[in-house]
Formats: sequence, structure tokens, C-alpha cells
Amino acid sequence: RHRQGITLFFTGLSGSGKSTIAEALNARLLEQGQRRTTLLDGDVVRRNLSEGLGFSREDRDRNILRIAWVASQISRHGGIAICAQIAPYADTRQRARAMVEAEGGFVEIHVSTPLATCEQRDRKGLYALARAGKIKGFTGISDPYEPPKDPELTIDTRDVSPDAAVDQIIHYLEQAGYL
Ligand code: GGZ
Repeated sequence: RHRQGITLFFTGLSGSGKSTIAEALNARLLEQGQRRTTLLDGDVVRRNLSEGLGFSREDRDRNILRIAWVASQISRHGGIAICAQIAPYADTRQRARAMVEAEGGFVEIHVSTPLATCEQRDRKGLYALARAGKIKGFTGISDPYEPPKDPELTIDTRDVSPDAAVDQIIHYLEQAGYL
């Protein structure tokens, strides 16, 4: 039976847990043999598709709209695109949604782990650098993050393990008729 393509669009602060959940979700979907999935992780996208872009609003928007375009093509062909990037601007996420929804389903997943927790964890030491002024325009410290008002799912990694987050997402996809 033919199923609609879908884009799982993660948004949240640096260190919120987006990549970890996205990778676990990708692995689970492959395990289930559901469909062809493509993981578009922030890091990998910026090394390839968005090489040379920085973190001004213009460059972040370009980055997000490129990701959305690729995701729309994956969705168009019945695949599952998993995208994990900060995507700090509500208006740009809305444009991404519109691009994708022309071709398939769009599921926005807000990884809402608060700034204090992300900063405490500081897995990559970037928050310390941002506080010291060594990284300018760092999201949450010296650059905005506009939280989504109406995401399909919200996951706070203070309370939810990556595995439990994946369970929640799969459950949502099943009850929404995507899987
Ligand atoms: C935010 C930055 C910045 C600035 C470098 N602000 O934890 P990370 O390292 O791996 O995730 C962050 C990543 C953000 O890239 P995205 O493509 O997801 O951002 S956006 O959606 O806004 O285009 C962080 C690192 O890049 N990084 N400088 N100034 N994050």
C-alpha cells in the first residue's frame, strides 16, 4: 500500500538532544524496515549542502530552506526525511512547512530542553565559548530562538530518554496514519 511521504522536522537549541533523538529514530525506522529514510543532520548538512554558510539570520534561513527543499523532494517520492537543525525562526519554519506540505506530511518536533540544561551539559563546550564572547550570535545566548507555538510534538530530554522519545514519535506517526 502506498503511503504518503513524511518529513520529521526537529527544532531546538544546540545541545537540546535533537541529533541524538533523530539518529535513534532513524535507526528504529530502518530496523522496522518501514521505508527509505534520509537523515539530514545539522552538522552533515552544514558540511555539504550548506558549506560556507554562517549563522546570520540570512544564512540560517538559506540553510533551513535548502533542507526543506531536499526534504520536500524526499517526501514527494514517498520517503521519510528526518531533519535536525536549530531552525530558530518561526517564520522560516513556517516556510519550510509550506514547502514540504505541498509534497507530503510535515511533523514538527520541538526538542524543548531548556537553555539552562543545555548550558549545564555543554557537551561541545560551545556555551562556555559563547558566554566568553568567543562565539558571536550564539543561539540562546546572543541570538534568538523563537519556540514553536503549535508543534506536532514536544520532547523535553530532562524527562525523556532517547528511546522513550522515539517511542513517542513512532506512536504519533502510527496514530496519525503515517506508518
Ligand atoms: C548556534 C552554532 C553557532 C551559532 C556554531 N549559533 O551543538 P552543535 O554546534 O552541533 O549545533 C549547533 C550547530 C547549529 O547549526 P544549525 O544548522 O542547526 O543551525 S540553524 O538551524 O540556525 O541554521 C552548534 C554549531 O552549529 N554552531 N555556531 N552561532 N549554533
